[in-house]
Amino acid sequence: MVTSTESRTKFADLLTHPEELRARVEIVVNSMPVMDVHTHLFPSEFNELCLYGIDELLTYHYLTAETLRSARISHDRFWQLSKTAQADLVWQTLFVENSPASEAARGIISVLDAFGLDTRAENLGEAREFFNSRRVDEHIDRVFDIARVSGVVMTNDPFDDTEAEIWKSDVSADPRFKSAMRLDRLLNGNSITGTTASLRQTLDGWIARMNPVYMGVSLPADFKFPAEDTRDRLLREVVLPAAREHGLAMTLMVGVRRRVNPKLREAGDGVGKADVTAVERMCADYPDVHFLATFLSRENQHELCVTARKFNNLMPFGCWWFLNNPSIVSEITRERLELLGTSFIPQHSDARVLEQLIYKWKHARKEIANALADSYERLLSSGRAVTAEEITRDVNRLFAGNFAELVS
Ligand code: RAT
Ligand code: ZN
Repeated sequence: MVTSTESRTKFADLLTHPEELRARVEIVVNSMPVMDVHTHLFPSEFNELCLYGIDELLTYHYLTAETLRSARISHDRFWQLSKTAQADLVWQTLFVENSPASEAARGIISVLDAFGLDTRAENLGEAREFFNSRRVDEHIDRVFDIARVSGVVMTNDPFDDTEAEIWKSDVSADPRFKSAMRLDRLLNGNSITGTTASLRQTLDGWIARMNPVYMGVSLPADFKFPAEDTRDRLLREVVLPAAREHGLAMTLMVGVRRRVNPKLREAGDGVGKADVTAVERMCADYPDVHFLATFLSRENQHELCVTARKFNNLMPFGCWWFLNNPSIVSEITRERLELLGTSFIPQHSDARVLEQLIYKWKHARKEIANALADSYERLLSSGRAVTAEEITRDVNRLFAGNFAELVS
């Protein structure tokens, strides 16, 4: 029985005014700590793999591709330049000679602004001096704080020699950096060979060493499952049984076309529309494995939502790479809310350079807050108001809870 005092209190908690509702959603979304489920960041214990500062930010592959569209320099000549000279050229081209209108370029502006640096500077002198003066561990704390990121999942490649050496030294890393075992070299190439049993042993060894929160792979646009190929065999005989036995989720990032233009090096990958039924089959064949999935093509997003409705072992996540633009994040987040309620992970940063956390989350939070506010407003006009506590519960689920449940 609800007493009249209780029901009065409850009624008082309801956000029945659209502006008040929207303001509350913004506060909750902007302040909620987020678990970033896919990055390429490393803690300082990983030495030169831990990237930060203006030169790394400006030579991000999203920006080098954009620079080579506007600067009058050949690809070969660009790659011959030192990192600082490349960064100078990126700044000159995208920020001095042009307005930084693209999402990746605006990201730099958000980062400079967060540290009170001149966003219209003629050169990088001030920014270099600032970042060089930072002590790395304090800087990591500060960036996590500004971005309100509680933890990040790394991308750990056991088949990369530099990284493997660090793991073998029994590194004890900052606990905010969670490991994820990346299996591209095993599943997408033919460089890692061995019998099924020996490969399984290798995986088990690395799982014991890295203690990953999941295993992951990026897959081409023409990925098929089932298929008559080596990848299918490795998935069925090595990787998926390991996922099942270790209780590890499997992350699938589908739709990349690697090295469409090799002259762009790391920036040379493209996108292709993939076949979502491959993931559908995997979810059906392995009901006891949890899958996180993100697709690179905008055209695959609706099918991914429908597949997630059919398989509760499938968790859509993030607006990946070429989709990480405000207009598309907005569209995808709205589509997911309409089809899945709050049972998805709206975004990951894919940050490679520490300070990218600041802009990627700032920009994503804005689109997520708008999409959520519109959805609560529609609920209100249908006859149900929400409370501030309910908004907090929902945002916590989107930003941390859904992932925590998958990896617990
Ligand atoms: O978004 C990126 O930075 C890409 O280069 C890829 O790293 C992609 O996110 C991946 O994980 O394969
Ligand atoms: Zn990535």
